[in-house]
Amino acid sequence: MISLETKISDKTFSNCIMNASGVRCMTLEDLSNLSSSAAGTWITKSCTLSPREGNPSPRYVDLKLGSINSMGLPNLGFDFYLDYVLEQHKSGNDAIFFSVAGLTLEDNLQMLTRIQNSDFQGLVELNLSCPNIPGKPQTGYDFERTHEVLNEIFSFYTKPLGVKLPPYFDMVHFEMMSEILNQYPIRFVTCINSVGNALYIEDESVVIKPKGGFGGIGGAYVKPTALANVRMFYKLLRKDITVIGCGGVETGRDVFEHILCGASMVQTGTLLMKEDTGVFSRLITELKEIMNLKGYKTLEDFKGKLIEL
Ligand code: IRO
Repeated sequence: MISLETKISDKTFSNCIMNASGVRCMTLEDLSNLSSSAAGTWITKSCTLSPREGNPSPRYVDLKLGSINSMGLPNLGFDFYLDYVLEQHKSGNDAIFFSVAGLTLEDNLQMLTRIQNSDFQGLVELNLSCPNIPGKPQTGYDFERTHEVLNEIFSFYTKPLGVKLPPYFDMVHFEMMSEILNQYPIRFVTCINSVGNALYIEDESVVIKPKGGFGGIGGAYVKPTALANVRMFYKLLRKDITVIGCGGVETGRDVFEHILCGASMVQTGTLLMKEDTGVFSRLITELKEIMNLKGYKTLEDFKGKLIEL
């Protein structure tokens, strides 16, 4: 028997595959579809205090090797998602992720205070890396600001919380961010968010409307960057901080590679958008096939054990 069981913080999940925040998780219908899929768990769309329409369309386009998006944080507002996760709690499900992406530090503090004071017992993924809000820099690229934000949050917040990071491309940046994160009781990091502010052209035109066509890239384009980020944070973070991999998952082999790099859970965004929630059972089957061929029974048999030459 092969098990894909995994743990993050104090939660156990029957398998290690879930959606990336933002993909098919905005409405109640989306969330119900995720809950009845084969995913090991699921996460809600990053939310803001008030509901948002997001950027003008077209704002998401599938590309041959991935996707480009500038959604602009469309969501039904904090109250909707808090009600949703509290309903889940009432029905006995606390192994769920709640994504929060306040437009200001004050908004994040307000949302986290309400979560702290609620019955919510799941995991918060604080999004420090949305690339698509005009005028709002990605917090994860501002190390001093990230430090300040975490300081404020952990002055009162005691429930399990992790952060969604942007991709980094320089060894010094991996080290600087790890040194900051290691100072706080963070339970997990999710890497990576989309590779921000890229430009895709067809014929003589951009393909999405917001920001002159600039948007975040996901899918096969970003897999090597995602794996590098998973690997570096797995090596540099405290051992009690779990890494969630996200980026470029199209097959069970891709999930396997994320876990080899050190991921304990693997998210899928672009693929889930393309193929809908049927992807989870396919990825599970394909991952189990690889484990079977290699004689691995659990994720622990190969997690982080990437061979270096
Ligand atoms: O535009 C979005 O809504 C969006 C977000 I909040 C994010 O974190 N990452 C992304 O690619 N798009």
